[in-house]
Amino acid sequence: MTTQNESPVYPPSAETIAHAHVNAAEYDQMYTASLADPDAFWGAQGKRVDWIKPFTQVKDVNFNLGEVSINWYADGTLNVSANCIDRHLATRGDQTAIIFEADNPDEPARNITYNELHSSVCKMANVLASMGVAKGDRVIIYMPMIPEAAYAMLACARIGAIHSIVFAGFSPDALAARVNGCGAKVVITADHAPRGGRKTPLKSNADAALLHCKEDVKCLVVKHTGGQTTWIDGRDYDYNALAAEASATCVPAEMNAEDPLFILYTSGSTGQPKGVVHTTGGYLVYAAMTHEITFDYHDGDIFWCTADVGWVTGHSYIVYGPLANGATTLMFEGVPTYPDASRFWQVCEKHKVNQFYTAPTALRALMGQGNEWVEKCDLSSLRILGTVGEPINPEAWNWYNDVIGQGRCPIVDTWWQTETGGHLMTPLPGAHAMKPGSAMKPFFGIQPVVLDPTSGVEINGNDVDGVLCIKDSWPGQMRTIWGDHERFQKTYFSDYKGYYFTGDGCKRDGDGDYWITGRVDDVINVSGHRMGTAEVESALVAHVAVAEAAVVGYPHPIKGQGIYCYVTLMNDAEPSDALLKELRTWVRTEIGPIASPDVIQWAPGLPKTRSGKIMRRILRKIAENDFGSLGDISTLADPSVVDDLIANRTGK
Ligand code: 6R9
Repeated sequence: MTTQNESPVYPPSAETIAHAHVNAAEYDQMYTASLADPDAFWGAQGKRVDWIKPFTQVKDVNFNLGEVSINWYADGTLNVSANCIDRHLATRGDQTAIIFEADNPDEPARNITYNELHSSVCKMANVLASMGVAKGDRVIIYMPMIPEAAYAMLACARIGAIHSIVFAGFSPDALAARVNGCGAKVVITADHAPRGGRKTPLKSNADAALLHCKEDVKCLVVKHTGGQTTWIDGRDYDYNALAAEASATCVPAEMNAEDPLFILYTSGSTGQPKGVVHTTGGYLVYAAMTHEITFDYHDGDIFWCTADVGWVTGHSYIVYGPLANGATTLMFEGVPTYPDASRFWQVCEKHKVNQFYTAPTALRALMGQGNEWVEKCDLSSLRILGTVGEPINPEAWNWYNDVIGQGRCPIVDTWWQTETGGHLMTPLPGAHAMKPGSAMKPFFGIQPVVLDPTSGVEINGNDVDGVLCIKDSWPGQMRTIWGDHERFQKTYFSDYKGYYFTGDGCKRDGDGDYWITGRVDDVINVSGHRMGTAEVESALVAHVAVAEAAVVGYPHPIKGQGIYCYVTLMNDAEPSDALLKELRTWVRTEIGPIASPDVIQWAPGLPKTRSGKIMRRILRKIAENDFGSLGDISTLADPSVVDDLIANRTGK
């Protein structure tokens, strides 16, 4: 077995330890306490947020298949938008809540104070209410990375509506599926979304999506670029006109801790994305706590998470965590390489960013452009660096540490998921040494276990690997899949009874530190975006020329994983470059540009067992160019298809 014991170890500096909220001894003491008496530990942490009616119960959880139910602070009531805004007004009304940095670097940045955030959110809440949105109703948000996206989230929270954000890179079809999936009443969008100097026509995408939705779904349109849109009277509502007339106060709705706050669709092993449901109280406590402790956030810090609000990272660490803590959070509309590869570092310098949180794929892309893009910027304000979304390779880690952090900034490699609401494993800046590529230690209350994938038995001791499960609940855990509690139980609690199954593999090294080794299911991670191979397959087979398709991930130098598609054509279809292009465009249209196939290989036959099951293991090996270790192929119905696939493997 390979172990990571030879990995270099970077202990925290004396300065980092002195500054940090939590040092090593405190971590040990608090971690032990969090497992010994979860009610006492999380009862105390629950006081991080303001309750309308204080809770008297803390944890009420059952992980047994058939009875899975997860409740935290269940008799308390609160409002998330009041916690993220109103409670800060007396002390920091004039402090900047959101710094907005536009795609175009020549556009001046906007500083939105907590007072301004309050009135904008109240206005949007009143506009939504006037459109008939009430407590419990669903609202889809399909927006650029602009402050109005945060207003929309907080406005929903204010009136008790449940938001579901659809990343602006998703296609009209994907948007329609989500509107219909959660039965949304309103879609909030903007005219266009500028990104990297290009524009996505969000409103026309929404128009195309709404053709496939119920007639009474309304569309609220934010004017952003001023670009042209078509308009349907009675269905489309002009946000700017309505907000100008709306009242700037709105009483926050009293929500139960277990009322849903948002739904976020994410990919799994099957074709249908799952609507992950997070609730109000536990989620907010967990987002606020992890934001403060993982990033060693202190009052006055400028915090920048480069994610998009369309992903869970944007929910927890651009909006809810930072704003619950009264932080200044930076929202960036653009991309790391526009207008050039120094954009991230220029923004850090311009706004004196203290904590910077990004994905390994961005670091790999920038690393390849050379250090001169970094060296011309003053990065002395940076104190903590973070990474998320996929395993970080040592080269990228070292570059982040040496060139960006100049050897003085701890790197928090945060492992977590849409389902977990916040970080589950990460080194804490003042408490733990770092090892490049290791998520190191569990957060408070988190009990990671390594299981034998076949027997499901816990593997104790160190220097071991297996599948990663979590033994008990934490407040930020998802509660259900929207409309399908059965699927929730089946997906997360049926393979390994009594545990939450993460879908990830992991190692625990000789020191007891954790290393995530990647997904063990049919989920791939492309540029930090999570994608089900089954989703891409169903998109491909929906094309008239395609008889069958099998999709796997393969190692990609920048994206982490690329999308490799094996396609069997219908008898009457001819392989051609034109068809290849068409299929690529087809998938982009069905799902969105993020699902664009990197490689399509024509496959007259796919390796199947006699019972008709595609052996993906073989397809993965061929995509990886690793023909030597295909394993046993004797159970294939027709082993000769493998020779053909190898002979015709597409060069990348
Ligand atoms: C937050 C987020 C979740 C999957 C997860 C894992 C991978 C995330 C990671 C990581 C290694 C890290 N992942 N963080 N792998 N090290 N620090 O990314 O949520 O989009 O749901 O993806 O991403 O495989 O299971 P989500």
